[in-house]
Amino acid sequence: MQDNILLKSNNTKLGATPMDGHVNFTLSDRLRKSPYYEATLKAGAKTFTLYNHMIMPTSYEGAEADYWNLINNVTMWDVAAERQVEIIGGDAYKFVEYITSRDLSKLQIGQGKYALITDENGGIINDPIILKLAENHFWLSIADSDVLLWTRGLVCGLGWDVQISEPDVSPLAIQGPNHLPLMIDLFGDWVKDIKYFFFKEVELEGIPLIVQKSGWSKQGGFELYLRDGSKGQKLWDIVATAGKKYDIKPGTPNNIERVESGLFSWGNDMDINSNPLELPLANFCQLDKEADYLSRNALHRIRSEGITKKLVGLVVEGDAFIGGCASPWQVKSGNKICGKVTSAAYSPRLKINMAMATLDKGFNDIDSEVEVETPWGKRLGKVSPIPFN
Ligand code: THG
Repeated sequence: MQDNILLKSNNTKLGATPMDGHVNFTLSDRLRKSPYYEATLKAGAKTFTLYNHMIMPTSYEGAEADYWNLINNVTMWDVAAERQVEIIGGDAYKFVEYITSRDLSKLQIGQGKYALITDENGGIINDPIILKLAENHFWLSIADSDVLLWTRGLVCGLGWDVQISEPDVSPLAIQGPNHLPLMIDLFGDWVKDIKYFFFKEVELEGIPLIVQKSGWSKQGGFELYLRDGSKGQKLWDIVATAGKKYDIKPGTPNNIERVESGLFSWGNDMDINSNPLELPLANFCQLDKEADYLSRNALHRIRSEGITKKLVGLVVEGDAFIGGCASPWQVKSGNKICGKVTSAAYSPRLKINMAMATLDKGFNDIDSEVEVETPWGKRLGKVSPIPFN
């Protein structure tokens, strides 16, 4: 906590504002560029984060203006940093079942499922969408952790017939309530009927794509998985040009919208020290599934012993938060530390301060009251259901 305050005041001396936690990065090859990188700069991307070792835009006009563009109309996002881990080979299906507690036995070719990748202790390694491209051919569309290294390491130990690599695939998301006419213009009427997380392999003006009904917002939309990075600028231009008619705006995964909608961010709201039972994601775990999986013993033990903390929503009193939660905020009850806030935003629609917090047993029941140490002082918080809207 103290370190972060020092860091913030140092940043202020360097010219950044103290609250938003922005810093300037020195660029080099390690900070990989997306195939849409130049396009996003030209479109006015203002802030960036690092995700899977790749630079990803996080705002254009500012978090709130970007939020309204997403809520009211349609936006296009460079989410190339949602990298794919490709799993192929005679044991690929067995292996994909092995790394998650989600039952994948009914996953169809052309379908995706959200799943938690867990380790031998039940700790969460990542929360990807798993896409089944063919029998024994999968992509893990990953959040920000080194799944390529984790899975390759596992296969070294297991000695199974599995080949794992990062293919040249870079998603571009189209999100917002008015996405459909644009999608129909681009791809045709079939997009109307496709179900959530299903996808189709298509070509658009010679650009190889996978088009999936998905995206990290609850405003509706698709993701175009570009399968040739050299065509990033061309794809961006095609979508931007077709989108003019609908007043499309450049956008990014939006912190305000995703907290409202209860979408969790790996590395913030969960990590290797959390387990799936602490998250409100029971539908995504089948601990008694038939297939063998690495974390079975650990998750069964945690289930029988009971969890000690839980991820919940908090509605926090007082003035509107400015920005999000750049480092965890302590949560207390009396003098006792009982958890931490890991994501936060003021909702301009709901007119409340929202937070996601991991709280100890005894403090996480709905309507419980706690004190939150925000950057603007101590505030009363009330445990509430997720999503907020
Ligand atoms: N799209 C793609 N890859 C991704 C993300 C994405 N990789 C990183 C990250 N996002 C992975 N995490 C999530 C988390 C939630 C969802 C998708 C990816 C999501 N969840 C819905 C929910 O929780 O309500 C729907 C889940 C369901 O009904 O199955 O969409 O966004 N390509």
